[in-house]
Amino acid sequence: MAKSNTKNQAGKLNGESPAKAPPLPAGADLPTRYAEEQGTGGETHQTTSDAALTMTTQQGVPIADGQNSLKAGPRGPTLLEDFILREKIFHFDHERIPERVVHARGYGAHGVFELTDSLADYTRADVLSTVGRQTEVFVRFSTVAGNKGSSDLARDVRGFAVKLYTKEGNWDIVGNNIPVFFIQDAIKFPDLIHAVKAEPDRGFPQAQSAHDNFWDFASLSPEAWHMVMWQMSDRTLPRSFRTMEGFGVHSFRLVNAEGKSTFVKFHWKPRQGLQSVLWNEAVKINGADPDFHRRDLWQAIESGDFPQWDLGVQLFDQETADKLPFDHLDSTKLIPEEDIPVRIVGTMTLNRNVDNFFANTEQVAFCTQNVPPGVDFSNDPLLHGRNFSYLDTQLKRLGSPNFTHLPINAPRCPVSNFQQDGHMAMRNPVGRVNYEPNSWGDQGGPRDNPEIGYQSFPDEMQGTKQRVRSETFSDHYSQARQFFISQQPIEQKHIGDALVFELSKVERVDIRARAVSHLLNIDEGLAATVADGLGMALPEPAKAAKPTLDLPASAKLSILANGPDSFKGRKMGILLTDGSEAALFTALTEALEAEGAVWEVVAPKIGGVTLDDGTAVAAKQKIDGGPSILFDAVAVLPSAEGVKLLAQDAASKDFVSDAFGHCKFIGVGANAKPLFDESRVPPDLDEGFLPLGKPKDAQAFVTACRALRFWPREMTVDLDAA
Ligand code: HDE
Repeated sequence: MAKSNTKNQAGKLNGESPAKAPPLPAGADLPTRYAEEQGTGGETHQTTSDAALTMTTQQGVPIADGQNSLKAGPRGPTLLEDFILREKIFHFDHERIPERVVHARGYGAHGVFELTDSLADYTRADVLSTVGRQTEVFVRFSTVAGNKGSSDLARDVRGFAVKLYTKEGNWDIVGNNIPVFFIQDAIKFPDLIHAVKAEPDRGFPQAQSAHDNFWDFASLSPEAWHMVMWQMSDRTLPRSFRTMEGFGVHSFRLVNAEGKSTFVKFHWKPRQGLQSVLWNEAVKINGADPDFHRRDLWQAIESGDFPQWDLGVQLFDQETADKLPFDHLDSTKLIPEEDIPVRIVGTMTLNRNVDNFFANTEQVAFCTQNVPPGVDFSNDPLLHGRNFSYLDTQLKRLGSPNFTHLPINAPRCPVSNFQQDGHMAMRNPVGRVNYEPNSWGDQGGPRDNPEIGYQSFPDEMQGTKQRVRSETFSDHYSQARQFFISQQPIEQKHIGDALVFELSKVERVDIRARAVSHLLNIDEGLAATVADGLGMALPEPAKAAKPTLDLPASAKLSILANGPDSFKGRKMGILLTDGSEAALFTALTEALEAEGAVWEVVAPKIGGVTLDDGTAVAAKQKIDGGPSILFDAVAVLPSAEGVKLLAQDAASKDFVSDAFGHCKFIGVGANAKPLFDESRVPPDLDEGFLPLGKPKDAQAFVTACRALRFWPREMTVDLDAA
């Protein structure tokens, strides 16, 4: 491999005479910025060496002056002859590829999946059979509705797509952070997406469902209302990609060596616990840091705090499926964990950030049809539509059927077939034979192999050709109700608030009323709250195909019941000024580090502060760039002198009042009271304020923060709760 390095030549300013590149020794290899072996590991990073890099054209011609185009005289016209200029502009003009039609905004990371419990009894897939087997993965998290440049904290479903590079081919589990979907048949997908995305005449609103078209569609689609309940819950406002569950949604099949089939649903359970932010917080985070989620994931991996998810499976046979009160082929239904427990079979660890966002996160192409031998499909009609759509969409987006040659998509096992040519073919077979059968013996190329090859499960098929929706798909409200009653009161309140917010953005009164008519079939109390919040009379309940069943609550459906039990991996904002107490600051940061938490100093100037013992501490954030919404909890530790300035500063007052309004734990330093008073949040209002007057208080404060939020406060700070 040719040597290359990470250094760039210093750019030259206009008007400067170009620095002369040293002449190349005859026959010497030019160092390159690109790893040659891009076929493994999706790596695109430069290798290092001390050799200076010479900039070249795409054809490898060394460039003497990259700062000035070729002109007829210093003030004359630019010459068409300038192939260096033309090639550079040409390439730039073609840098963009179409963004994904859905899930355009996403962020990914590399990692590994390790199997801890063998499913060999159920599947012949090697990745699920050999305990200890480590399989390379790439994961892409995403929002659905917004464009590539939208913000991370939109109220939206999150994509959770995992590519496992198994020894038997790539396996893509293209899931979401919600276990059900809005529709039951793929033919409705374009309508759903048209309705939720920006309205076509005006091109807005961006990245949100709070508009007439979405609620018009949803209110005319009773099957959507289970998912609508999830969408209106805090599931769509995750604190981090690291604190979300992932779900394969559909039933798949596992097929073992004897050809026996078992249905399976896939779950990814975050070891970090579940956690979300509040709507008011999300709105502000979008302004303060639109990249909040990607930055969070990148920083966690960069610091060595590798996020982990356990892979769980719900396994069931046809007999069990027949006894379920719902049709498991209907993607608007889930199987409560109380009914079929989730068996944990392995762990996924994300341990390597992308080093080229485009080559990894943008070019990765997930396809639900990518399954290894031993994994098969159920008859879920949504899944069948997806199996067509994903391959098709990659052709549009990546421009060639050879997208599988791209490093991030290339299997890590041998690939051998007679497919050839096409745009940008990079994996080109050699030899005379490109067909089968052939009689060229050893030189005849690959052959099919019934022993190890993919065998579709021989499911018996019979039916009348017709366009119908199965009658077994027609109970639309029972699981929506089950979800609602499984939430803790504060979570139920958030669902009500979200519905009121969204429907308040809907201009047509009849659409609002039709939406509320569905809520009456889910929970009358919720319907009444929302109608009241909208200032309207209760409508008649929507006509239901089936009466709502009273299903038991399922604790696994609540975020709060499945939260973390420590402050590990969370972030504390510490507000300091010159003269803040060094001993206290040290005690707090030590307690946080012992907890595995991270912290950032927020100060009046980015240069930092000088503590009372003369120590200089750099700030990570200037106050107006580091609002408290960026942190899970805050400590306010100014000096007696410093607090006077903070008490006059709008950003400092917001820091405190937002932390209060968002129910965060607040550590109150000995000198902090004037700032709280000016912010109209006296620091003795509730038990979410903890004294941080002395170093010995630090541990108690960090321990209190394990609860993440002081929820009782919400009932006192929200108009809708009054
Ligand atoms: Fe997708 N979906 N989807 N979807 N989906 C795409 O494929 C589609 C559905 C999901 O990070 C597209 O490569 C149809 C359910 C994720 O690259 C497209 C239907 C679930 C991602 C597509 C669905 C998902 C996509 C757009 C209904 C959860 C992002 C770009 C039949 C289980 C993957 C692309 C990534 C992306 C089609 C429904 C998850 C157009 C037709 C249900 C996570 O092919």
